[in-house]
Amino acid sequence: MINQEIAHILNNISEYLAMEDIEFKPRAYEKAAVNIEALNESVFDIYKSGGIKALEEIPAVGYGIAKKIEEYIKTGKIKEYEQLKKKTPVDLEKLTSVHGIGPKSILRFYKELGVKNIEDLEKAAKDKKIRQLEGFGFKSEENILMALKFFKNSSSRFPLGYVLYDLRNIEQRIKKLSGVKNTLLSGSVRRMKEDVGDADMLVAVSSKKDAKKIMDYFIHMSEVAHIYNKGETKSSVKLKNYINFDIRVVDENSFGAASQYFTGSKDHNIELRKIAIKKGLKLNEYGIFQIKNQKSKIKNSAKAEEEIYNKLGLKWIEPELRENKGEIQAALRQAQGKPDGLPKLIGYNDLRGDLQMHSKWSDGMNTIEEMANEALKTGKEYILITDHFRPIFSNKLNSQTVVKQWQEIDKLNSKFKIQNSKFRILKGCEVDIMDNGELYLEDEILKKFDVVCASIHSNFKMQKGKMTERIIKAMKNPNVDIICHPTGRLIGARPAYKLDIEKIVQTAKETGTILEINAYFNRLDLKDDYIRMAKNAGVKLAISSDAHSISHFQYLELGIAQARRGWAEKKDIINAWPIDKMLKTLK
Ligand code: DGT
Ligand code: CA
Ligand code: CA
Ligand code: ZN
Repeated sequence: MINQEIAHILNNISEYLAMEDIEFKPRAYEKAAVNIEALNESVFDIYKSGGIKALEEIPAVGYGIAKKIEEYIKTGKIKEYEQLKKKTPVDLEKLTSVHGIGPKSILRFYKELGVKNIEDLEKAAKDKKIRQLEGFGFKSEENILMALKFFKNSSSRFPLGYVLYDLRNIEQRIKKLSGVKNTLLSGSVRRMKEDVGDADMLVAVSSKKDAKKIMDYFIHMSEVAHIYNKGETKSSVKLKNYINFDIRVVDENSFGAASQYFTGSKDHNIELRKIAIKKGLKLNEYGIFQIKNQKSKIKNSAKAEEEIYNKLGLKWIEPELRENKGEIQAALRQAQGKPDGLPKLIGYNDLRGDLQMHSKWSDGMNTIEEMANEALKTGKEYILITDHFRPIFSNKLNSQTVVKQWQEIDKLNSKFKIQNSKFRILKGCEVDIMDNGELYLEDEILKKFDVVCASIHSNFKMQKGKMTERIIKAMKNPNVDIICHPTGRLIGARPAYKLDIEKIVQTAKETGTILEINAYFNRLDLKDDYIRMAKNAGVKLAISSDAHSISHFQYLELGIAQARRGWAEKKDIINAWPIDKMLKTLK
């Protein structure tokens, strides 16, 4: 008990110090807290038996922190902590557990907006106060409101991009623990589903002793908010970002079989098991076995997933396809050398350019140059700047001032040329489709952009027929190249508008309009089934980040995953092509 109390205070001191931008010290407090929480013996007993010296034996506890522990044992308080609390009287605990909010933001919200607790924070976000702070934008506001929703309703599913990076971070740390032979984020996370119910991880070990150490580490991680249960092979916790996280430790010899089993989906696995039974085989999380005279006799223990699929007479299937939507039949055809096998999915490194992003000219957080440099750093060959023109998104950009933006782009492009770089910034816009299907900018101006993207940002609740006509009219405009986030849904927040998607896909085909796969983590629009529908109709697609800051380029991965879940190949995605071929394909 006392260990937890002290760890708790040390963690809070660490957060307070981090607010003030103090280096190293916050980390030292945090490390000490982790180690104190993991102790088997109470610090009170340690202190009683050996004083300060004994406390200093605890890993990451130095003299300074040992003195604080002594102070707590003697007085029930730590003075430094009391002073910090007085100086910044905020509900630190709750505020830091809102995903994406760190100590520095909390200090600024307190100083600049008077935010002391969750209720204040929600009010500030709803009153559009956050976006007015230097360094924050409307996206930050949107993220805060979304995080607060999870705070209140933890039973919902989570957008993949909301949890993926935290999960990978944990996985990387577990990978480094001694005795760990392999790790895998399995379940819907491995399938890169757009939303996930809970997270699942497998860890391969060669001895039971190692398993115990891993479980100890897992339940004591600083990300853990609640422990549901701790077992020898399976433990479950809730993380501070609200997602439940299951870990399973398996013997390294059955890692392949376990990977296959715990990746799912359940429907995919059920189909596989039917095939196994027909072949007189038994498939479970330990391997694939021969059944003879109803008595199972182990003939092999699958090490690799591929072996399992092959034993069933199938080609290995990419996790993103494992939804029992025809992938098993395709894998069978492929293994038998027949046509119509598995798709050759677009790869995670296949994008050459990015066709939607915003700069400071509208509601983005970075300059065009900053966006370009970041894209270049991540290996892109071109980007399209697609700032908004409507006054609610931009107070700078209109049909006159856009000439200045173009000059800025020309200047940057000549700079790239001088540096002998082939990198190019294309001139574009994300023009609004008005209620009647007309566009916010006149054709005279639209003609002058390299690429025109059009999308809906208003009046989402139109009748199905009218909404479909609205978009079709925009697609018929010869200047419109791409329809962005075509269905308008926000994962977990707003349903798609009522739309005849078949008609949209058909018109895209007829008019040569590209449909976007918006990669922003709570959009992922088009969704997988619609991507597949578009691909089958021969419609071309673009995967775009819709970045409003340089940190958003990371979401392109989620857009690629979505494309893969929709069976898309390189030939379906125009920004996986060289720039000249891409431009020639546009209207
Ligand atoms: P989620 O968490 O709702 O986003 O979806 P999953 O697919 O991650 O499902 P989860 O976490 O319940 O289980 C992870 C995987 O474990 C699942 O994809 C397949 C496997 N699995 C779990 N329970 C069963 C089961 O009862 N039968 C079968 N065949 N497989 C299961
Ligand atoms: Ca899961
Ligand atoms: Ca699970
Ligand atoms: Zn948009």
